[in-house]
Amino acid sequence: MVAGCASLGPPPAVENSLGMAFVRVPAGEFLMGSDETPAALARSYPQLENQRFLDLADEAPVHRVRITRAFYMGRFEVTVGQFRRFLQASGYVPESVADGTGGYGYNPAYDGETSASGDAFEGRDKRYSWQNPGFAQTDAHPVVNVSWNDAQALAAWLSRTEGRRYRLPTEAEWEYACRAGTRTRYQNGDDPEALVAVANTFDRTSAVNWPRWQKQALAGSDGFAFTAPVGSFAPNAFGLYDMHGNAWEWVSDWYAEDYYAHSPVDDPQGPPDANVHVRRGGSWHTWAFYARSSYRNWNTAQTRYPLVGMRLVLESP
Ligand SMILES: [Ca+2]
Ligand SMILES: [Ca+2]
Repeated sequence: MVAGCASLGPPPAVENSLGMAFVRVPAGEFLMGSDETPAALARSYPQLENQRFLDLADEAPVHRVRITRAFYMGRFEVTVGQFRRFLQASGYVPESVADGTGGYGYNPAYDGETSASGDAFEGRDKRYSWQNPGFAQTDAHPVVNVSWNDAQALAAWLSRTEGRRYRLPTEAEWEYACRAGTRTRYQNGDDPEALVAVANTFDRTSAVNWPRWQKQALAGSDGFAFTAPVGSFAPNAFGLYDMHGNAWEWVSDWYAEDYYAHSPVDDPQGPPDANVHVRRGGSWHTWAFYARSSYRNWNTAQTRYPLVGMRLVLESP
């Protein structure tokens, strides 16, 4: 296929040595962030307390961002099978194993409300890791319980062995890729209930396991109580799957609440230094409100959790 003739077929894709497919995301401009008012959000998410709408200052101001170079982005989240092949080929030991503290996991007998840590999931515990988040996964599911440092190790190993540059997306690249030309809350519009058509989030199926949060669940069903095989839902206009939901995705940026007020227009890279890294997109356990294209969350580089995975970028030659 001839480069630049995307209209003649699907966007050019490449596959790498671990079987990851990447699609070309063109250079372009977009409006990053959200300036929706608390009143507008309250109308669409009536089950949420008002304070949650006031806590979104970091999504503003909406600002113009230019992505000056095309890049390739993982069509899917990194899968369990791909991560296993990486470990086997590289000898890398994931952080949850290397530091001896394990990960977190789903245990139906565990009650976060009465636990000392207050976490929603049991851990850290050696019994949990990328291999075991406490629920069944096949090789086609997104790998979770992986840290930002694990993602860096995967990207560095791929770069070294294949002789081309892999990395996590920047936060701006991620939102640009997620929006794929839209300005709405989700790739398919503003209606949270429509999300079940394109994403695995906290729906009626998941709520069975968390009766306390029943009212936060989407009324409809996406069919998955835990992670779904990657690509189970419709892609966005760039041909990317599961940008909303399934697993949160680490991005390269450090997090700063006020970053959008002074970030550069061209290819913002995030603040030079901070304590936590950004993750994006929400997960199988995430309420629709927090799976919006503009929503920002963060954790330390060592964090591993059953909700958090990754997706890589391959730089254009
Ligand atoms: Ca679900
Ligand atoms: Ca995702």
